Amino acid sequence: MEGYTATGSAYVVVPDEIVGISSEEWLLRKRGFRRSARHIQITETLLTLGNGYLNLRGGLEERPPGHSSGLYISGIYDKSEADVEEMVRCPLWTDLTLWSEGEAFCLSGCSRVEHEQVLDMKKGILHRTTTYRHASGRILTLETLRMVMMHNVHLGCMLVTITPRNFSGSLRVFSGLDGEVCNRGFFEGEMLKHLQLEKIERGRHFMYLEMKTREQGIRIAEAASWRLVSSPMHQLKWEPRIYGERFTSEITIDVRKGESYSFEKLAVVTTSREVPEKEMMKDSICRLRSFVKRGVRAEIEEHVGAWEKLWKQADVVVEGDWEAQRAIRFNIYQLLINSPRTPTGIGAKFLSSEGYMGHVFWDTEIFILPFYIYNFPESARQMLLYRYNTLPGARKNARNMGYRGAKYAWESATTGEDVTPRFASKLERTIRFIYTGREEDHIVSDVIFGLERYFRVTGDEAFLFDYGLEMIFLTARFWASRVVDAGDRYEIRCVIGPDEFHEHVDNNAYTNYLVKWHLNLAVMLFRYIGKTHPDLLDNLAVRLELTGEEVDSWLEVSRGLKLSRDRESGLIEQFDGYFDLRDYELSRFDRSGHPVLPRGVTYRNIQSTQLIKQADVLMLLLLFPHAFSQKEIIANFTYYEKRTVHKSSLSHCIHAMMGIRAKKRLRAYSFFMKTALFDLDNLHKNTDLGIHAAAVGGTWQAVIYGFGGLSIKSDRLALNPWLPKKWRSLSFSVHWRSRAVDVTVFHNRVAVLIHSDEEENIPLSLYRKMYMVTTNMKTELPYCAS
Ligand code: IFM
Repeated sequence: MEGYTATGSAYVVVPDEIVGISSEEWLLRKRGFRRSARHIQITETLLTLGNGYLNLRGGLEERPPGHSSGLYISGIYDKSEADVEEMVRCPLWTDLTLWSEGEAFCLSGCSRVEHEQVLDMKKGILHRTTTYRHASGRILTLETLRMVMMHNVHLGCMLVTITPRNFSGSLRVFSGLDGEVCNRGFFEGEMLKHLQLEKIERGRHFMYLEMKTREQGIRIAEAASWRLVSSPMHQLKWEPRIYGERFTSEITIDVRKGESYSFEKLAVVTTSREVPEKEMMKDSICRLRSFVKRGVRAEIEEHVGAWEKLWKQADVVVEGDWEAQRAIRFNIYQLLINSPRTPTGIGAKFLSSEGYMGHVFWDTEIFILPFYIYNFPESARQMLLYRYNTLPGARKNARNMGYRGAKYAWESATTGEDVTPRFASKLERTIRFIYTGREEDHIVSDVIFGLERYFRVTGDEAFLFDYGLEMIFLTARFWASRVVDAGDRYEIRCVIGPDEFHEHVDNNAYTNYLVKWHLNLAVMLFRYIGKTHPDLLDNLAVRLELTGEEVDSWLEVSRGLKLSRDRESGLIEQFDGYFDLRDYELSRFDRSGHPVLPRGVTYRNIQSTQLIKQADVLMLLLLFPHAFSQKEIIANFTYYEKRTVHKSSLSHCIHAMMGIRAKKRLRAYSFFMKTALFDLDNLHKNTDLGIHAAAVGGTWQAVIYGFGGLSIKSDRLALNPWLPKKWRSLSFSVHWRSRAVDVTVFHNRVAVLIHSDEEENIPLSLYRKMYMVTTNMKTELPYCAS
């Protein structure tokens, strides 16, 4: 018969072979406790659990002062009194407090004998062990493990074991559902309430809380059961209590010194997007009942199995560099817990916190999407569907600015209408107007770049026909109305490129080149689909009122768009007049390796210098690897790297990849480690505000595109790998069309295995050589990365 098994002194409901901690390279350990709010919140961010539907920060159950525990559900935004819509902090089900003799056991109030939280990234489980010494001298050990289920995203559980070490007596154990949650707001000191209570109910075996967002009325339902599962013989008193928007279930138990007491909390979270409003309570209770009936063990087994499958696809193995390996796994873990299940965008901080208010930026298509395209194309499709669904908002953005077509928002949330805040407290604590929403228009083509990349890798024609063409044509129409006819050429004036230090600039090279490419793509597709699927094109053209003449005009704009490319030096000017600005090279670095601004330069006057915030021209060279010569790559890397302040988390990964291409390999490795450790090392001192999703996606790209050297060249797989000295090998798998491709790179050879339903010979280029690789057979090919 199934029972409770002992692990050390603790009793666990589920045996060790299922929930036992994985080997060290899969773990993120956080030992000790510091009282500072920032430190508490950094740990919460790093230990976040998730399943793509929701994320749960790794907060301590007793919620010490300074905590910022949070649960965020993908795509739930609300404005209310905020300046713009923001991602809503949802009710929590993971609270737990222990009281003895009128005093709580809390890490910030008790002295700590031992404390550790361990995130098991292989299984998506967060473990905690704390031994507290209470002011009264009482010592107690608390062990918890919690997870949000990967196989059934609405379920979560927390298993708790409490062991009084040196006392017997009455212990009060509280856990509930907490709807008293506020967002932290955009400006310091703000607290914004986005939810109001709809229903709070209790039954014999459950608690239920239903809240709704104040503006759109989206309902969030949480149901939970909380019970003592070990030692049923003990004296026990159970009292459910409701305080306003908070439910607390109190269990009072007479504990005996040295004995362990196990509790189990099972929780269900749904929203009115999946369940009709009227049925929410019934539905939640029903789900909770079947969870209880089936038992936590069966659900955890499935959860762990789901994780195993994910890692089988997404794991990247580096032999010889333990630190890099662990950091890569941490970044992939972040991508796995944010994999969209429905058409939703991914925010710049994933669902890990309220930084950037959960808004979706270009980070999504340019930095994050590639991981999903190559590993989980269905998730990539969902991300692109979000952009399709927000086309009406994008059309409104264009209209509001006096343009035609569709203009994707620089910051996007529910509808796709621009939600960039108007003011920000910027570097050096100045409050200033934010121009990115009006001027950082490259986002429009970034989205289309992501879409084209998706199509090229997956070959998903249905997506292109049903959604993609409309996105491409409407955004092309926007650009045709946005460009300025300057007589002998077309220009794009008053923009912000990726480098946000320079606003209101003309002809940003990155933007102009991308728009050239975008318009050209639109023309090419219009003509091609016109030949291959004339009915489809006719229907679309009627719906969009699109004519052949309009499309011809796009080609003219594409050909005539200005791009300053100096053939002799190879240098590309970032925007008109950039080379005339005051020139400085960065030569001083602080203790953490961050560049120090030259004397006289501040973030208020930096616009008048050539110093840039993040990769801009280099970004362009990276996106179009086959369009620029080696000479141009080296010239631009050498020039711009010395002038880049890396004040953005989007910068290091680009420098890592471009460094490899420019053969500045030591620099490249150092940039790579910065991006891979960006949050683990709190590089920009703001990990408390959430994970930097672009750095996470950029880490994956730096490994696969950079060290692995993977690209797709005219519909053919290409590999140009290079491994850092200490890496013995690098292994990864990607999906390409209907095939799965396993690659292992060594210093002088690659091993490739292309899985396919058919026996065929597939061309593959390795550096400048072309090979035919037979499917379903491991093939080893030599190379020399000169
Ligand atoms: O999209 C980025 C931008 O490039 C730099 N500032 C932060 C944004 C969100 O990550």
